[in-house]
Amino acid sequence: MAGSQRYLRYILFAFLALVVIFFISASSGVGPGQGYTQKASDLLKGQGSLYQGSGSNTVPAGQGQNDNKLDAKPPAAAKPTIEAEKPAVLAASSTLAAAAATSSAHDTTSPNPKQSSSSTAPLAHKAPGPRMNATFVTLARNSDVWEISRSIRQVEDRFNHAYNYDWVFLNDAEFDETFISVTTALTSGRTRYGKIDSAHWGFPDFIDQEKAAKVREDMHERKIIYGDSVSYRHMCRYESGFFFRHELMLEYEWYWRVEPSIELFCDVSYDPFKFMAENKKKYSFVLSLYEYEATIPTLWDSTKSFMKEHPEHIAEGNSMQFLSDDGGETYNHCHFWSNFEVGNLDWLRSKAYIDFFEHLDKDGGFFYERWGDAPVHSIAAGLMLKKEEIHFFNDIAYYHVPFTHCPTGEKLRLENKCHCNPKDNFDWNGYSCTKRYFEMNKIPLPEGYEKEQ
Ligand SMILES: Nc1nc2c(ncn2[C@@H]2O[C@H](COP(=O)(O)OP(=O)(O)O)[C@@H](O)[C@H]2O)c(=O)[nH]1
Ligand SMILES: *[C@@H]1O[C@H](CO)[C@@H](O)[C@H](O)[C@H]1NC(C)=O
Ligand SMILES: [Mg+2]
Repeated sequence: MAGSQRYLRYILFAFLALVVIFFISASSGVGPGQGYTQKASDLLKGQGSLYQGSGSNTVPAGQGQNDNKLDAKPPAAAKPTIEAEKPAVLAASSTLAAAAATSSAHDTTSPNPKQSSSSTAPLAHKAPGPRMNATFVTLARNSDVWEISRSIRQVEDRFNHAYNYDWVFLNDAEFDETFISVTTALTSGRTRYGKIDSAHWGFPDFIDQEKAAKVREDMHERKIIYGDSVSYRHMCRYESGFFFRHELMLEYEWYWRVEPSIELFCDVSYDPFKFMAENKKKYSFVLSLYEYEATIPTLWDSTKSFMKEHPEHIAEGNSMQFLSDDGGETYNHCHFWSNFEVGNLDWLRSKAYIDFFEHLDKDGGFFYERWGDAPVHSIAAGLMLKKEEIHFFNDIAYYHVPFTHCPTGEKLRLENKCHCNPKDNFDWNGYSCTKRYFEMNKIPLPEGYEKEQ
């Protein structure tokens, strides 16, 4: 009798385990990125009463404190920009001595030696040679801290631990202490924090607020993504016309834009900024696709009136062929996906680009429609740069929900220690515009592309 009860208990346990596994796997998302956002704590929340003690996560005072904490300065109210200070570098020997001298829970459970935050040890290799006048740039909210942390770690592991380029963070609000200390700890270069001038983040006075509000309501009803969002529009306008003019950005010639929750799948063991400069490139991309038409119905009309008004800004040998299938009459909606960009800031600050941005801005489409910075940057690059000045970084493997660029060709992927699945590569998908870029530039399609589409 006792034996069969035990069996019953085993069966009950096995059944419970299966139920838990089923729930976890059923609720992890379809896209490659969604699995990450699933939190076990959210799963448990609904069933909190079943898990005694799960409601209290507070750490008793004096315990669990991280004595490796950074002393990054909290935002100073009066100053628009902040520069976080790196903590003093600790020599390994003094760390060990300190560990031996005190005996706390930290020492017995966490023997991992303290690291200098100016190196991402054990990847402390430094690339030789001079650095470019360049920075990473991220626009983010305080609430983006953990998502941007994932991106930073990947950028550091795959590239920047060897180059230590600066990282500029921009925000329409003041960055908080957590954001500053966490991002400063993760980066190998200098970090700088800037507040956006309210004149660059808001409605210009020529915008009819009522008309703009009606559009948002209408787009909401039509379920257009971000259609009812005011802040998303400010963001798109800021990325289109202002980030490169922020006082911190004025100090640099090159930028690499990084968004929260991206992934880099391959080592980048050379300097893309230097590559851009040496090869006379001004703008670059890794993913291209067709824009959602409902967000930009009159963007091309505005572009055409700009071309008429400023023929002097239109480059000879441009990429019109990438943007239009009828010689410029209509837009085919192809654009470079601007959540990744390595580009030249002096070009964005040029009269040509500023004239273009101001022309679009006056037409009001950032608010009366929902123009994205991706088609704006892409059309500008496509018309005002020579086509050779736009670079496709095949060897920078990248993910931003929901698309992946995984380099075509196994040799390249193995050489660069890539961890992306080639089946996820979007380049040769029918919704990608990358093939057009290859055709326009008469670059032969990479070997084996047919097998990877
Ligand atoms: N400071 C700030 N950053 C924002 C805001 N909205 C978006 N961002 C940032 O702008 C970038 C694009 O926003 P995201 O939500 O990723 O848009 P998506 O990639 O088009 O879905 C990201 O770097 C965000 O962190 C905002 O209201 N304030
Ligand atoms: C970096 O570039 C900016 C913008 O072009 C320029 O003002 C600055 O002087 C440059 N700095 C260095 C060290 O070359
Ligand atoms: Mg994003």
